[in-house]
Amino acid sequence: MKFSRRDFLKAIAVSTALVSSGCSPDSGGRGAQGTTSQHDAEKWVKGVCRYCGVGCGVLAGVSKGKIVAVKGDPENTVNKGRLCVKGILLPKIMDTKDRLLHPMVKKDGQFVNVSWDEALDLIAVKFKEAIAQFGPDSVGYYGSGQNIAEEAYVANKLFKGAIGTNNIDGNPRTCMASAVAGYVSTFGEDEPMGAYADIEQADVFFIIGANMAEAHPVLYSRLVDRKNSNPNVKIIVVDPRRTRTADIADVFLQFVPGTDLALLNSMAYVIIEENLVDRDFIDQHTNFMQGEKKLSFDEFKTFLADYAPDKVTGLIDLPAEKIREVARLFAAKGQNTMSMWTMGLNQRIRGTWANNLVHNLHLLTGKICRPGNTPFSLTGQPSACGSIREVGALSHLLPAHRVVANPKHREEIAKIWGIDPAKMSPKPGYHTIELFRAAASGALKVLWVVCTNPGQSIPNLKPYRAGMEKTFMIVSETYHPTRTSELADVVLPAALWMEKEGVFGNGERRTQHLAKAVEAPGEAKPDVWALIEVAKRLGFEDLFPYKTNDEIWEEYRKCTIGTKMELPPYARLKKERGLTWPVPDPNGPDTYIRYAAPYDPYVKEGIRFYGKPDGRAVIFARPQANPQEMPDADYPFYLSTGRVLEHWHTSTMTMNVPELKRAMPEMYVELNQSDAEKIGVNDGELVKITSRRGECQLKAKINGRGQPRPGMVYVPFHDTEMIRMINFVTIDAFDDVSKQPEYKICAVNLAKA
Ligand SMILES: Nc1nc2c(c(=O)[nH]1)N[C@H]1C(S)=C(S)[C@@H](COP(=O)(O)OP(=O)(O)OC[C@H]3O[C@@H](n4cnc5c(=O)[nH]c(N)nc54)[C@H](O)[C@@H]3O)O[C@H]1N2
Ligand SMILES: Nc1nc2c(c(=O)[nH]1)N[C@H]1C(S)=C(S)[C@@H](COP(=O)(O)OP(=O)(O)OC[C@H]3O[C@@H](n4cnc5c(=O)[nH]c(N)nc54)[C@H](O)[C@@H]3O)O[C@H]1N2
Ligand code: SF4
Ligand SMILES: [Mo]
Repeated sequence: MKFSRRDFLKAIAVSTALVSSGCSPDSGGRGAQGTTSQHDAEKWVKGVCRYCGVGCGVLAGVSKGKIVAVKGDPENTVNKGRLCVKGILLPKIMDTKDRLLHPMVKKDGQFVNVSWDEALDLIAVKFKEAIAQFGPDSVGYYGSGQNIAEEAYVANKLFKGAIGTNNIDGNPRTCMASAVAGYVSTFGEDEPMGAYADIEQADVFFIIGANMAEAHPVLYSRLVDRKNSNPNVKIIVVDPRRTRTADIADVFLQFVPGTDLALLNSMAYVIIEENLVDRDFIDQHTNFMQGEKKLSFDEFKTFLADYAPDKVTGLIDLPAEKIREVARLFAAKGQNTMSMWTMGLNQRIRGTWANNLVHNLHLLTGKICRPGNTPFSLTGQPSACGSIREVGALSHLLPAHRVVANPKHREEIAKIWGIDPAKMSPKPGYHTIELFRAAASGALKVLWVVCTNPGQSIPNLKPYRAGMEKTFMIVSETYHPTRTSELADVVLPAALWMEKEGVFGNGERRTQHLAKAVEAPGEAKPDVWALIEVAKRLGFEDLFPYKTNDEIWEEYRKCTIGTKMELPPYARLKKERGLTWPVPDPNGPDTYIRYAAPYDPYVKEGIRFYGKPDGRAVIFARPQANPQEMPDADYPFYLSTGRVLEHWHTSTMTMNVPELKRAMPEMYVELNQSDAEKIGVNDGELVKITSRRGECQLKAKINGRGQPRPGMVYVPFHDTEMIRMINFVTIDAFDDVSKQPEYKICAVNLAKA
């Protein structure tokens, strides 16, 4: 093969992308070095990185009661010793000057330190008063995909079982809800069927609405390795913004924001028109549906007629031939195809449908349930899967993928919880936006926020921050002040990562244990302890008799038996480098691919989508739908929001790490050169961004690491300065199936500030 100049440039892009993703290219197997010399550590304790859903295994080096270094765990199959820059620098989040050391109560508008007893007694009184006067639905809980599973399990049991309200939701609603609804509607069961090991087996990667280089760096490094070791590998990246991830793409589609459904349908059209389908697979394993109505293959084909590449090329703003090219690459016979997506699809009012349409492409081509063939939704937080989707800590769920609306599910869980099933409400509680609306309207009297920072991270902040201020709000946090703790009535100091033991479940169904390595500073305590102490004060002591996390886990594990989502025993998790469920035999092997023999213990031969009564997955006819708010004369630009490599969400942790703060001290607005010229700003000058809901001022970044298409701007949501908090501008419209907000698109106006 001739090595062209284009190939040469691409090879450079690959290696610079790898370095810029914060992963050293040759760190595999050896472990990236921590903040101090490894020799300083007295012992190394096994854990998991507390940031993203990749779930890299870490070894924390402890000396004199402090974590002094972190290295990638070479024995962990997820990262094989690698870590990204945030993981390596984890020790620096521990002892910071804003660490919360004592419980605090707001008295006359001022926070004062109080004893744990005083804080907990006050919380119990407020809960009792609200429940007595307004009923159990006047209280609520907002949790996190960064909680350990034991915390989420106890919180779920306390609210849904003991108190009797389903008003318990969490930040995965803003993150993974559309992925959940997509998997459940298409396959009848949540969570991916594949695993990270598919990366090393795939030939074609279809990456849509995900910036892996910055948001899932170690998985991205596995992708880069795969490409480097096999020059035939093809990578397709679909994003309205040129990202670092796009640097390694063979085909980069910079299309119009919010036209994913049209693009995915158009690819399906080409796959059928050019007979790239796997007809046997379709006939044996799928049904076609439009809403509740069954369709024939021909009727589905007729539905797609509107999405012929020629008909959507204007809407999507891509040449018809490009659409054909990616459809052919996706469907190429004899090639393994893996799709990966994250918030570019999920954070949309049609996020669930977009997920369905990615599944469609795999089902039409039969590229599913075989090594390297899989629709793989990337997970954001370290335990969004383990602690929220699996524990069932959203307002419509119960443990092990059960739902509150199903009486049999309630009965099964009530039995394990030791409560009367009549105590459990069949009605889903408030989902995230409803929860904060109820706080704003006064319907919610008491709200407990644990391990999340909604005062900065929920959309359309202005009315909701007012609501948080009005409600009696308890905030369990590691730092103070945050944009949520400042609005609280009680602030509880939480033990941080590796100051408590617990379990995380990552994006590939891998359940992993983090050991406690050091003591928490001051009076900080694990969240689970505070939850149980409040439960006791509410008179539920009998339901929460646990002395160890082990006991909590083993009770939770009972909920998983017989659900095809069996989790392994705690004792095993402590020893092993994580196991991917189902693990039906507590001492037996884990599962690489679900729904397919010989991998899935529940399938004897071939493939069976057992989440559906007839064993068939659904290929859905879903039409293109616009975002809630389209650019118009008053607000002519698309605004999209998201992340950068160096920072984590509301940056409470990462702004405490000097190296990360220096690398990116404040957020900015990425603009296309042509738009910058239109509004007359130069790089670095202040831009005022206005929407129907609020405004922000950020410095312009032109030709930065991300380059939006003309007519679109992009802002990372990490900044804590009020004037730069982009969630004052974003829209709180949400997907009516998944209830996930549309952070990725709203309409704004821009002006030089
Ligand atoms: N460094 C870092 N890593 C993280 C996190 C972090 O805060 N910092 N957070 C973690 C969490 S919780 C999550 S959920 C993940 C998120 O991971 P990602 O979803 O990969 O990250 P985002 O930056 O939110 O958005 C991804 C891309 O969606 C694109 N996009 C915008 N609109 C559209 C559209 O209409 N269609 C398509 N196809 N794409 C669109 C944006 O241009 C952006 O490049 O990251 C995880 N990893
Ligand atoms: N504009 C815009 N907004 C978004 C998004 C977007 O793409 N654009 N993405 C959304 C998504 S996908 C997500 S996941 C959310 C994330 O949003 P949040 O969950 O609100 O953000 P984090 O900064 O992760 O908040 C976690 C908080 O927990 C604290 N903490 C850390 N460890 C512990 C612990 O062990 N116990 C306790 N009690 N506290 C702890 C941290 O200090 C931090 O304040 O943001 C959403 N908001
Ligand atoms: S890739 Fe994710 S899990 Fe791995 S070290 Fe980086 S932030 Fe942590
Ligand atoms: Mo997320």
